[in-house]
Amino acid sequence: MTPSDAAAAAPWWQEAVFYQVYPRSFADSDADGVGDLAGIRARLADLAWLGIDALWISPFFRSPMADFGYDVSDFCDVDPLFGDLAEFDGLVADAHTLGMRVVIDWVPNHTSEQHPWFLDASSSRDSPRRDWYVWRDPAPDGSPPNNWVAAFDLTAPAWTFHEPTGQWYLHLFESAQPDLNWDEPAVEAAMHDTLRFWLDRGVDGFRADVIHGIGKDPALPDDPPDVAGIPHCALNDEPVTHERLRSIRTLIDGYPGGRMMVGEVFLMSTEAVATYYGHDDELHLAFNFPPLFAPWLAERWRACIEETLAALGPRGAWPTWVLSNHDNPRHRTRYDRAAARAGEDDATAARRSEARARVAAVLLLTLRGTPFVYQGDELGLTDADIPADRVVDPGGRDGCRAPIAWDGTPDHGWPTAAGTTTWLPLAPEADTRNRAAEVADTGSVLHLYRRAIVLRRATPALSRGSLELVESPAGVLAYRRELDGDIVEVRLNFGGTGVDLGDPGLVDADVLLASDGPEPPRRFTGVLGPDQAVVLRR
Ligand code: TEU
Repeated sequence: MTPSDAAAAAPWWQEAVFYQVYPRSFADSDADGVGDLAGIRARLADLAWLGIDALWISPFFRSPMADFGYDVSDFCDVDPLFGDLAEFDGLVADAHTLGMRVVIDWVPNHTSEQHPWFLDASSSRDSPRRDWYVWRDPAPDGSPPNNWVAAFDLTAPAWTFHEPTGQWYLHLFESAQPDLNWDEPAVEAAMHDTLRFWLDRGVDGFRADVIHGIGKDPALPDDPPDVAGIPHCALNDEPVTHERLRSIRTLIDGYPGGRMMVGEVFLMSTEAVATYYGHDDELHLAFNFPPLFAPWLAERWRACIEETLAALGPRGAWPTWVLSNHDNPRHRTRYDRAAARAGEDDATAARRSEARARVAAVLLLTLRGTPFVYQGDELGLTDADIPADRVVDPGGRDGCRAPIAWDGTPDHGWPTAAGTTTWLPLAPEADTRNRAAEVADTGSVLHLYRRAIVLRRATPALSRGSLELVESPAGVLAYRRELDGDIVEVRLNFGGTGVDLGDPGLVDADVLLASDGPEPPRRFTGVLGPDQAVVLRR
């Protein structure tokens, strides 16, 4: 096998740049103020232009929307708010025509309280589906069966008392999201059927929501004092989950065309996340969130990279990298807020904020592993400030979910009928930071993403090569990517002053990409500018 054959043999999801679409806020086709599948479909060519290889689309299934779609009442249908199955089929067909894959969300840990399964299970203790959910008698004093707390409201138990049948049911999230009982074989079979339903329709894979939650200690023991009060969804890490993942893997790999699953393993340890790849027989990919929560410091990022490669490398597991998603403030906002807490004044913030976000983009797109770009990060967006009367999310995550501005028209591509408005206020700076304006400006953040993605695709050392951390001055993160003798050097300045790298070998190196583009100087001077990242070839 020649090296190029080896590269060609890599599964597509290792080389792909993924793009997360949060459908409520991406693009709207019917002027109801909520995005939809036809809206996404109309913008596929824009994503292809950006160089995206695969979309992950957050839930669009039938849902009462207590958690904006992560409370599913029918896993095998499209909510009318977003369109219908025919529209979805058209979206997949169009994406495939444009050379893009489509990965959809799968929410196996819980359903909506309106799901027919839960309506049935809660109808009586004798319901044949009673055991599809997790029911327990009250403690002797009538209190919940254990001390677990739910996500979003840490003062609330992860249990709701169901008056009519006199038992508590478990929910790691909202009470409107009862947890499925995967110890019940019929649940596992039914959830496998939901995977088959979408695989048969041609999806390329799944992003599995809180996948580590599908195994629970059947004794449901109290959380020990040192972790009591942490949402229990962050704690489940049970051996049985790995068995269940192996069955899921067999099912998915039984389909032709290289289908895949990327799992949300919301555990705060990279070591723990690594085990969910199994021995290449569980998840194809797993999200690893410690880097998402890492501060913007070169030394901390160096440690994250070291930990990730050390935990995954020996297993042959392929890393993923995420800087933003629909559950957390955008990276630009997180880094700005941290800088403000550390005393950064407004004038400095104005100068550094976008530059930092650009360095972060170069980081995301040059690491070893599959990058996931969250919609709007490619425009350099910050979170929206949501006025108190517009807050809608129980978890307070509205700021990163603000609708994307498409152009400079007064409604920015989101027309709504008189007297109505978009479901959340639009993302900030919509007059200038909209897609049309950034397409027209080759110096925009959007063009930086595009150039970085084009470079990644054209440079196997970046998409497939090894990563070696390199010694560097304080405040600079440095690494080398290499494949088949081709060496690409990445240097990222996390600080606001220029740094002489003190590496004569880099002086006059070819600049393949500079975060402050558009046209990189052809030769590197050896000095990194403030908040500047460069990709070099000696
Ligand atoms: O998130 C799981 C999860 O653990 C995070 O939501 C976390 O609890 C939260 O960000 C803390 O603020 C997934 C989805 O990504 C999220 O949108 C859903 O709300 C959740 O599962 C329930 O389905």
